[in-house]
Amino acid sequence: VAIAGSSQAQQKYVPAAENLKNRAEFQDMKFGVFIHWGIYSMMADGEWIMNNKNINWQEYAKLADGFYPSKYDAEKWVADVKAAGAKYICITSRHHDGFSMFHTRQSPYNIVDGTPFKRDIIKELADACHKQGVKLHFYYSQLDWRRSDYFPIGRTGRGVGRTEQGNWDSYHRFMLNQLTELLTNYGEIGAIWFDGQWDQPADFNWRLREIYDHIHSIQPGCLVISNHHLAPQEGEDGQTFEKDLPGHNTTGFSANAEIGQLPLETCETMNNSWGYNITDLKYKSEKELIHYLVKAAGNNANLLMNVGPRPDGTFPDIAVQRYKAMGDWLKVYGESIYGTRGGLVTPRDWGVTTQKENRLYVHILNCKDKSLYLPTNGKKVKSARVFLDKKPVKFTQDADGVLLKLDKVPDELDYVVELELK
Ligand code: FHN
Repeated sequence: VAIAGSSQAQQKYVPAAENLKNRAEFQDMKFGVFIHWGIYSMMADGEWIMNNKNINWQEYAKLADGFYPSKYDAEKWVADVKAAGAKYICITSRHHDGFSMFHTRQSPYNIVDGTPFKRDIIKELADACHKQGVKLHFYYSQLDWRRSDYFPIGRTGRGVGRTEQGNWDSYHRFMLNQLTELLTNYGEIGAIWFDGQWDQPADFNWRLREIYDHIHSIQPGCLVISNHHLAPQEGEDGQTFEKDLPGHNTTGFSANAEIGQLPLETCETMNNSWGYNITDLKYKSEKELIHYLVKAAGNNANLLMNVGPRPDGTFPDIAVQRYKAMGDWLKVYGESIYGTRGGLVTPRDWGVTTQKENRLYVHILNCKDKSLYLPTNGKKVKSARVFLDKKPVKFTQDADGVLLKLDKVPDELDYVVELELK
């Protein structure tokens, strides 16, 4: 394993001014759509099928010969994303199976040179995003189940017929070259979202600083976000939590993920699969999805909610409906979500607060009582009203907080009370 880059790892990363601006904008956006799409979608059993079924890499590659997503319409995808109220898309440019969904010159195993479709779907998506004002992020897998230079073979991808040798320098160069392409051929990119470090032992040298510096040298404003389930590392610009709100660890991914100072995101999928899975119809309800979005905002994080498009290039109908429901809710309540940060009152059993300057939005998600005490750390409240109809809400205050006296026991999906702080 090469150790180049270890001296760089000691150097402090100083983000460029445009990077800091993009971090703030990223936090303001609050909601993004995650898209897992690849040739695996044809098998309709999730994006891990190559590994899970131990499919030989040469056999798996033949899937590409049949990939022809005849209904793919990037403009429609972006329109659906906008209807969801989401402000950015993060799409798999290359997942663990090693197939590039963009036109790379680094390997013919890509959407243009390797399929009868021959269209660069990422280019079409980038054009539609730029046209419709949606930010584009690229998911990029650091592990690869197919390339012979990805060596040592990691925890996964052992049953696909790879040889027991390789060349990390070559693989590292391949990644840098692909990142150059992603950051020069598709306009302004909001973030590179890495995944896969967990494939190698914790002390493995991924030469991350070289990779991160390379990204910032091409687009200084581009955020580096990595799904490594650890504390943030030097050179990163955001921290993501898989299937958990920051600081929670219900799924086991985030056991070592201390919350740092960087912008936060949580990613989740609408059913239980990331890539298209024909038998997985366990979609989260509208209420669950909206609660997750609100809780993410209250935990000072964005929500990145995934869809796995079908092999024909369309989003599953249920996903479109659910996104639309989120968008309809956001049309009414967006002011209490977009542009906010986690509020003064930290997350509670009854819900969360979000905040924009002196305005505190109290999101009551689950409360069986007409009165609700908010510990405000001594901060005084000037006025309180119901967000929806602006009716005043009665309240009293003591040294530590404020007691809201609601007109009724809240039974809405999210009963929002708006406080003006002194
Ligand atoms: O293995 C991947 C998985 O396929 C998916 O991409 C998720 C998304 O966060 N990340 C990895 C699992 O941690």
